[in-house]
Amino acid sequence: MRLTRYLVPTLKEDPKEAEIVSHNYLVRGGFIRKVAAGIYDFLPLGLRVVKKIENIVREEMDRAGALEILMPAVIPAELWQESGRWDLYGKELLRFKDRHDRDFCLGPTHEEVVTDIVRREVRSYKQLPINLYQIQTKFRDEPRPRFGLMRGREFIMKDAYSFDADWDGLDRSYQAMYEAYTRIFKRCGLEFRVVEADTGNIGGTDSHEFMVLAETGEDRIVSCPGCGYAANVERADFKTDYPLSDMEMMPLEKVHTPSQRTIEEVSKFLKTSPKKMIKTLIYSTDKGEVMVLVRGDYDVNEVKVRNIIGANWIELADEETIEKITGAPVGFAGPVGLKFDKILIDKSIVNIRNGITGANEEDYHYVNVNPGRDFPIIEEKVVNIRMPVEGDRCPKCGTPLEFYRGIEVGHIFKLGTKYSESMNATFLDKDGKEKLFIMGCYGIGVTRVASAAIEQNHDEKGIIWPISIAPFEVILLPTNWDKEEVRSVAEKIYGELLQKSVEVVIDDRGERAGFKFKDADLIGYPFKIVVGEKGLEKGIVEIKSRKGDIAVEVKIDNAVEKIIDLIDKERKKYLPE
Ligand code: 9G3
Repeated sequence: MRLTRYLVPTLKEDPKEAEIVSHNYLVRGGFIRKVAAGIYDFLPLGLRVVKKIENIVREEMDRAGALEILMPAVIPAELWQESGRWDLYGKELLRFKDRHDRDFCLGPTHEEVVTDIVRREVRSYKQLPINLYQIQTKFRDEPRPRFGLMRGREFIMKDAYSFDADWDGLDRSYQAMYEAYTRIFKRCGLEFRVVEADTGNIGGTDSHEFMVLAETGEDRIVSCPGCGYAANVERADFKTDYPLSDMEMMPLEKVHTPSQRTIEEVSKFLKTSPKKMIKTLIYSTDKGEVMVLVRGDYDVNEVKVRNIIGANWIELADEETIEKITGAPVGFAGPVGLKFDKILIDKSIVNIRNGITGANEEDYHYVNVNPGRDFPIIEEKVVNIRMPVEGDRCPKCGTPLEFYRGIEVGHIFKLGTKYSESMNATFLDKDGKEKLFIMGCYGIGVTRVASAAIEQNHDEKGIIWPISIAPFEVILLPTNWDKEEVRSVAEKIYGELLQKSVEVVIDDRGERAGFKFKDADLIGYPFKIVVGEKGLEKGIVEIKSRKGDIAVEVKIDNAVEKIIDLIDKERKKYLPE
């Protein structure tokens, strides 16, 4: 490709809205452009990266025996009503009507559509197992689209759905996807961890996330250096001790705490530590309000709370609800003297001695609060519902857990019969009996992989693409296009590389060398071949890797052979054994 004939609108300035490096470089490098919040154009370079990732995904899905299909982006409401999800989702599901006033949504995921295909087309156990996948544009109306391709509203997903005759079959289908995903992310040049994950409200049993390790990741994961246990913090189990204090129980006392609402404010005001405080939170859910008690220095794990009460959604209650329940404004809630049935008590507060909590009265707190004495500790309401912190230990082997941030690029689920049951999707087994399909579903955020790869592979100059997903493998960089000799050597090498099917661009623009280098480094081509006047006097060109580990001078006539060799070596690094 000739840059004069290409569309690569690079930018000097950082885009204002870019909060993370991948967003910044994708825009500055001319890969993407914003059309609306969370909605992007893919310009030629960006589309090449997406296609590279898609092809790796496709090859590995095919290798695993999955069959590619393409389902519609526009889904009739009836299918989602059958599964019960039409009413479950709020504004994140983009709904609209056609000219006949019929309801539709833009597909955020395709469990219903694929289950409908299989219940119509697959009749016999002899046709199982089957795994259908697609690579398709999805839409989710995120409340806060950010970070470019990382959290867009419109994005490309590879979604796969397996159908088995029994649970052992599901285990095998799941394992095959686990292995395919491992190969895919290796080939994309990503450093990742597989972690146990929450199944969310999509139901089902087992679930794993594929997490790309990056500081800017929105997910937090724990992993055990001792035994390899790894989990999303939302799902993580852990061991911890809450030693019993031998401090004597003092008499309960109500104290004046004017305008002191937060844990920080109150603990400072009363000259004590957040560890002494019993944080009392009230959540609203689709199963009603629930009160959660946790030690002041910990955060509540809302996912676990939601799972325990079997709710689909959970959010902190609004001021009005809190006032209704506690009789006091926000910031003064506490369990003492409060009659509330739906309560969950984190283990961290049971052993608190002479603690502090809200008095359910404006500007007042209780001190010398003793759980069990001043409010009931009901055994079955005591659970582990806080987020793990540094110092917590592995649930399996007791080693202190390590904490990382990650970007979720893949997620696999054992769904079971959630959709086959609600949509009555059955096949005939060996004995001619009708049975429900046992399902699994498996997703990869294709466009998110591109962002994640940049978060992990960049420097202050720009992107350093893993060669497997780079838009081009090499850029020919003639330093002075006006010089006939430079031009003709560059053109000759360019022609030969094209002949050999090397993915090459030639920077045939009449720009200064420095400008061309800046662009090339920003865009992140794995290799450059620099053709300059000085080199030509010696009969050489220079080959440089973007990673910085290779900078060699080669004779003009050896340039093609050398670069092909280097590219081959680089490609092999990303191939799984
Ligand atoms: C919705 C909306 C957002 C959603 C969903 C449904 C997430 C939803 C979970 C999944 C699970 C899997 C296919 C492949 C693998 C993972 N956000 N999820 O179901 F209506 Cl608006 O999508 N789906």
